[in-house]
Amino acid sequence: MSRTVRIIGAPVDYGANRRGVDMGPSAIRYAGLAETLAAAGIEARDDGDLFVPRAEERDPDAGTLDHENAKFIDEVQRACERLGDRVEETLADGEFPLVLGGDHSISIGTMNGASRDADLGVVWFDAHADLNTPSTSPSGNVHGMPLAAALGYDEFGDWDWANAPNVREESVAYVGLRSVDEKEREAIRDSEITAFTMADIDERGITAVVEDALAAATDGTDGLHVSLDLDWLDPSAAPGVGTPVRGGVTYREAHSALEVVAEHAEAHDSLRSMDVVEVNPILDESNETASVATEIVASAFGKRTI
Ligand code: Z70
Ligand code: MN
Ligand code: MN
Ligand code: MN
Repeated sequence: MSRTVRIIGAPVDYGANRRGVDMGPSAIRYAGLAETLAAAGIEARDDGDLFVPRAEERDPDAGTLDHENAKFIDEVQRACERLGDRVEETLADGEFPLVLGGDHSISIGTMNGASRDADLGVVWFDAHADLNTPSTSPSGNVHGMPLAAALGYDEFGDWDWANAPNVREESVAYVGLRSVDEKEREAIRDSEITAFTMADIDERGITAVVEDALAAATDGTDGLHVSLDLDWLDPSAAPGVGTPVRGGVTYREAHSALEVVAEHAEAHDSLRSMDVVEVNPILDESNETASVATEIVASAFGKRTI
């Protein structure tokens, strides 16, 4: 990573159905993110947390956007607007935005901010597709919607704070899907999104799959956003997440994957922004998930053993 990394905490839990994910930024800092990056020779600066009011002070259904099937949607909007501005400022200052979640709803803000003046490709490391809209969501949880928001599906098409101005389906790639809702499956099939499931990783190996995902996301785009949901990993490697799903990538596959990202970034100066989400220290074992998140981020930025 040639640029200075600017760490932005987004302690948001409005989009998830489990409390505790708002403590993700603290847990990742406590796991030694700044020290790990420094030891790897990566310059980093902690810009602190976004201001995010506590969920207890809010009524989840009081949204003026008036959508009963998108919980805390007004609060998500306010947090994402602030985050989008911080990401845009970071890029304008020539630094690299690394956003620590928080639940995955924050990626709406990261992608909006990072795509305001660039065509942005996206690689989505996640067990889930996060392609629901208020119209299709079985849960009403906005952390199941950020990619649909970026792409402007359904209601999101009318919400300028939510859709990412320059993210296109053909520049979005999933890696590691294994829990997809019926409406999401239809949406993926009808779209130009590139989707690699766990079965693809089993069959072809993690490095080949990540190389193809990177190729799809960087063909014709100006920069790459990497979104890392810790539930992408198998629960045995990352137990501290709200929605653990069996059969995820191993600790070693995760490192391998992000090393492939680092190689691509070094060769093509492709990496523009990154977020790391869904670390929940309340559900974790000895901050293991935050530690793994820290190590994987260092891999993405080019940390090497020798
Ligand atoms: C489901 C929904 C989800 C994360 C769960 C689950 C979405 N598709 N995302 N955990 N990180 O409710 O939309
Ligand atoms: Mn997710
Ligand atoms: Mn362009
Ligand atoms: Mn997920």
